[in-house]
Amino acid sequence: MARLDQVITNIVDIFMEYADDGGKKRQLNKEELKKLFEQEIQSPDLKDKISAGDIEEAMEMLDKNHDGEVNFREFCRCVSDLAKCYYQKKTGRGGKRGKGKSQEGEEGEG
Ligand SMILES: [Ca+2]
Ligand SMILES: [Ca+2]
Repeated sequence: MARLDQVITNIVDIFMEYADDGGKKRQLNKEELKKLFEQEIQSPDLKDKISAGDIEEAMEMLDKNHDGEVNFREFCRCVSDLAKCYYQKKTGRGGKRGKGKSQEGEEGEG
């Protein structure tokens, strides 16, 4: 399988594996979310970002529709946020906004 194929199937598989573990299917509750972070994220930088230690906070951050659980859409956002963090770290572009040439506003929020 090609790499991007793998990434995509992994995201879906990981979500389903943990979300269907207990409670509601296709929804990650706090415990499932915690387990997912603990087992599927090893990089210290990302772990630091997601703070599985403070799952309440992580849940609040991810649970955009405030139903107390993380659905697939919310999980995808989380993965993409983590990818952006890693990218910024790699390119050393974290925290230097608004300098230089103007950008096409690709910072679409919500
Ligand atoms: Ca569940
Ligand atoms: Ca939710």
